[in-house]
Formats: sequence, C-alpha cells, structure tokens
Amino acid sequence: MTMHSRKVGLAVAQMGAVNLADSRASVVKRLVEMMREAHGRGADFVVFPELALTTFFPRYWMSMQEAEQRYFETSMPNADVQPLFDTAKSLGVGFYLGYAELTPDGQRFNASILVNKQAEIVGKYRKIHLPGHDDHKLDAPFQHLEKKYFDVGDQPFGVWNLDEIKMGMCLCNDRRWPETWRVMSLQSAEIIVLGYNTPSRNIHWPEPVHLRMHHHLITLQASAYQNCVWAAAAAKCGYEDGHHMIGGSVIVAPTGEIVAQASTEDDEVISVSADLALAETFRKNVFDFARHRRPEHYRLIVERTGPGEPLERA
Ligand code: CDV
Repeated sequence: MTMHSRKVGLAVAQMGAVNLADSRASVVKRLVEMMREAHGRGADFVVFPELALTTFFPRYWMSMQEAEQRYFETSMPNADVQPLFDTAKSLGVGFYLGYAELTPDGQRFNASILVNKQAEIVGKYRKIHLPGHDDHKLDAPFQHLEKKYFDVGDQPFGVWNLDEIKMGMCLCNDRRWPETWRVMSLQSAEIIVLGYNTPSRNIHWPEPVHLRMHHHLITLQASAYQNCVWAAAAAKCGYEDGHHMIGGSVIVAPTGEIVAQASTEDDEVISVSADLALAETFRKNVFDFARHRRPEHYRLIVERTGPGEPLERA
C-alpha cells in the first residue's frame, strides 16, 4: 500500500566547535545563519545540536556554582537566544534546540525544545539516559560529567504536534537505547529529532575510534527502520579546545537508508524533502504494531533494569 505524499522540508544544522572563549551571541549568530541557509533550501524545520549554545562543558570538572553561572540557561528564550526565535518567526521555520536548563527550584537538566513556525515552544524534553560519571577522574584525559551536572529527566519520552507533524525528540546517548524510539513510535511519531556531542575518544575503555561513528550510524538506521520514522540527528563536532567529537550528522528515512549526511566537521546544513507517507507505508505493513506486537511477551523490558535469571518456563 502506498499513501499520498506529505512532504516536509527537513534540515539538520551541524555545528563545528564551540570553544570556551566563544560568546552565546556569536554562537546564536551561527545558528541564525544556518537557519537562513536551511530556509533558502526549502526547509520547514531545522535540527540543532545538544547543548548547542556552549562548549560541551561536561568534559570539565568545576564547582556546581561555576557550572550554573557559565553554562546554564534560566529562561528560554532569553536575550542571547531571542535572535534565533525572531528569525524563525520571520522565516516561518520551526526548530529543535538543545541547551542546559536551570529551573527556578534549582534542578538542572540537559534539555531540548521544539519550536513551531510561530516561534512558540510547543515541547520540552529533559535527557533521560545520562552517560558518564559524577566523580573527578584524575587519570582520564578529560571528563564526562553529565551524571554530576544534570538530573535525570522527569518526564517520559513525548511526541508533540509540531505544525501538523507528529514529532518526538531525544538527546545524544538516548539514541543508543531501543526503548527511546519505541516509546515515541508507540505515540505515532513521524519524525524523531536529536542533537549529540559524541567525543571520538572513549575515556572508559580503549574503544577503536572508528566504532564511535559506526555505532552512531547503525543506531540511527536500525531505529528509524524498526520504528517507521524519519530520524534527523545534529552533531556538535570537530575540535573544541583540542577535544575531538565526531561529525556525521544525518537524516535517515524510515527505510533505514541515510538520505543526507554531513561531510565536514564544521557548521554545515544538510536537508531533504521528507515524505511522511513513507513512514505510514511501513507502519501499515511490516510494522503494523497493533496487529503484530505481543507486549504480553515483552514484560521484562519494564520489569527489569539490568539482566537477571532466565524466566521460569512451563
Ligand atoms: N553527550 C552524550 O550523551 N555523549 C555520549 C558519549 C559519552 C558516548 C553518546 O552516547 O554519544
């Protein structure tokens, strides 16, 4: 069965390095320029990276007070980010943006927002799968302190109506977990967007560097296919003050095929005309969830966090 076309101009705005010395204003200027480029190519929606407004600060050990003052946003939009909202409104382009959120009651989240064509925030997500550690690893070449600086997200994965598109979002490490995608596809997501900061070096074990890109791509491709969604992923990459992070921003179709991929480690816009009917075709056929899923046999997924004993069998 093939459905009627429903095409959306979908763009990913990959960012090159944001160094410690870069101001929020200079970063937002780069985002605005890429939004204009995306609009020039017919984009309706642009995906920006995780923690897009600053350097990837979880690589540095510092006091919580210093982190909050330097890297967290207490309101959104705020004066620094307002030009991006103004540009979105004047161009009629929606966007996804990742940033560090400090709430009025002192909670800290690695957050992202969905903003519609009228520049209204229609959805907020707070990262659930926080990687790394909370202690100071003195022997490591750099830190990955997401477990120190952020609280675990307090809301489940969601799907929002974004300018008539059912859109879900997550952040970086979330993309590696099948549950992330399934929970959103069970809410009928058509597009899932995410930003990431993936250091090319693993501080926990001597992982071959090429595996970082390999796992990023297979995760995106398999998840888009198995969940019948378009997936759009935006990297912050290159050398941030000497610390390298992978690029490889991609747009993946519900077929599991990469339909656009960044070729640099700099600011770079990639875009496609994404036909949402393609997702529907897969949902009505091989992955007709209502017809084929057997949740009664998947109970362990919600009953267990880690592995345990084999199930008793009759
Ligand atoms: N920002 C991240 O979540 N980064 C992780 C790294 C630590 C592996 C990622 O999954 O890409």
